[in-house]
Order: sequence, then structure tokens, then C-alpha cells
Amino acid sequence: MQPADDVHYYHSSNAFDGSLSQVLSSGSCFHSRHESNPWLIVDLGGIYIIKHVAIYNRIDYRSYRLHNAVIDVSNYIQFNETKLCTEFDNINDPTQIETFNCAKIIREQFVRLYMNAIEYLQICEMQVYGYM
Ligand SMILES: [Ca+2]
Repeated sequence: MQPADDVHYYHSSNAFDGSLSQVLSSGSCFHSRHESNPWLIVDLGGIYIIKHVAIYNRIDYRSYRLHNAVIDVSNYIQFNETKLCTEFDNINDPTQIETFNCAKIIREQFVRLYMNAIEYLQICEMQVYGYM
């Protein structure tokens, strides 16, 4: 048996593995613990102008868990200076892929999705679109 936090099934890399399956058992999804303000950060590996972010929600179980969420960006992994891309209370249809346009032109390296809630964060893919 492995400790619960060592189940690669739920690893954050699953949200960036290129596999778009929205079913947890596919091994394509990230799943946090039940925690305050769960988050996920992607490092773009360089500074890009970020246009929009697509979220592939988990659809096989409790899709409504994705709520009160913020997508913000920073040039610092610690996110001590941030710029807002967008925020949303709920997604319109949890089974659809939701694309969020950033409200203004932002040029940063790190993109974060987090929830202002005590909740599980469970998403299957997060895609960031932009250009240099
Ligand atoms: Ca995935």
C-alpha cells in the first residue's frame, strides 16, 4: 500500500499531460485534498502574453466542485505579485470545456488556478494559450 498522498493517479502533472479525458479513472486528472484555497500552478517556462485558459473539468463525479475560482498570473512562483486573468463563481456546464479569456493583456510566466473555498480541486487538463 502507498500513502494516500503518493497516488500518482491524482498528481498535478495529470492536469498538464496532454490527455483530455475528463474521467478520473483514466489517470488524466489532478485531484487535491479537501483543503482551504486549493490551487494549481503551471510554469510556462518563459514569459508569454496570455490570451486565454481552457479548463477541462472532471465530469464523472461531483463536477460542481469547481466554483469560486480565480485564474491569475505572476512572474514569481511565490505569486507575491499577481495580475488577474479572470474569476468565476460557477462554470456554466461542468461537462463542457470552459475557456476563459483574460480581461486584459498580461505577460507573465506562471498561471495559477485556485478556489476561494474549502473544497476539492479536481480538474483533468488546464491549457494556457498565448504567444511570445
Ligand atoms: Ca489530463
